[in-house]
Amino acid sequence: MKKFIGLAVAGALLVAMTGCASGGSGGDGAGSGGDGDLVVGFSQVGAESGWRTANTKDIQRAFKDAGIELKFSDAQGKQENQIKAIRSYIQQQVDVIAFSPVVESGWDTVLNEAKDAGIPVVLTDRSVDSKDDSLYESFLGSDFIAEGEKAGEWIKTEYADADTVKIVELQGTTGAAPANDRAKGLRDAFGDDAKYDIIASQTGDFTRAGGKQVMEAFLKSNPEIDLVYAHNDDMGLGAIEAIEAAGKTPGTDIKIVTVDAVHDGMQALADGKINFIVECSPLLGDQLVDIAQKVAAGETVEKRIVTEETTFTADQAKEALPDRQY
Ligand code: GYE
Repeated sequence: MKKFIGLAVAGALLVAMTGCASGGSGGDGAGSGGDGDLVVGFSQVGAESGWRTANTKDIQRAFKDAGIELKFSDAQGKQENQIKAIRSYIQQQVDVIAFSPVVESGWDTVLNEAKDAGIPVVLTDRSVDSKDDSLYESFLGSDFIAEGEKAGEWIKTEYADADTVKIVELQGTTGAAPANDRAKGLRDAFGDDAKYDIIASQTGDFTRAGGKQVMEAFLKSNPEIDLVYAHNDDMGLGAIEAIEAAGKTPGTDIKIVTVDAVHDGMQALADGKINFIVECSPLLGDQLVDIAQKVAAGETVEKRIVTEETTFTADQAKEALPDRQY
């Protein structure tokens, strides 16, 4: 009994000396060392798309491989659920909080709470529009404006000889960084050239069902559509169903450009139903582990880490498909 009390006192002293047992920016300084002590809380957007599923799998795999405990929560597309999850991670005094914000705005309060608790925050995949960039250590993810521009550049080349191009746009989740930026990138590429006419634009919420439903409505109210620009593959795949149901041939009667390059999108590209895909990689797990380890150890990391990505035509999709991981 005496021995047990002695141990408990020694343990309490150790905790007092090092600040706190598992929380705080001191990371795994609580004693036994190694990543076995590190606890990371991650709040995911949801499971809206093939991209998201691949992203979740990769993150869970990477933390497992690194032997780091990952507390994972799915916000089911709702910002309020993410805020709740972040608050719960603060309460649990995790070492690092990482999250992929559903929308860009409205984060300052909860991020200040994390900052006050001394818990470093890493943004993954999507960013926030906070003016105060001391609220997070790093933002790891794609350049969504560049993705929109790449789509626009392909359209410009493809329609170089046309007089006018009638475009409908299936936007991602309203207020989400990739929806805002992919819309902007496309328009940036077109500049003030009136030839590129975006005749309709609406959110399909990054889902296949949403893309299909919105495309059905677009087809009813617009007899002439040259091209669909979908902010992700899933909405493009939904649009294919709507176009086929309307008796038209996707990829020929109406061309389709999407973003992501997940397996089903690449297959549709190889099959000629989608015409061009701008890649957005969901494989962020290993980089996120690396950043989490560094910030937990109090090291500074790059404020912005951009994922490297490419684009695919049908031939390139055929070549890439056999080795595609997702
Ligand atoms: O493109 C889309 C997903 O934030 C980059 O979210 C991500 C986007 C991705 O639902 O498919």
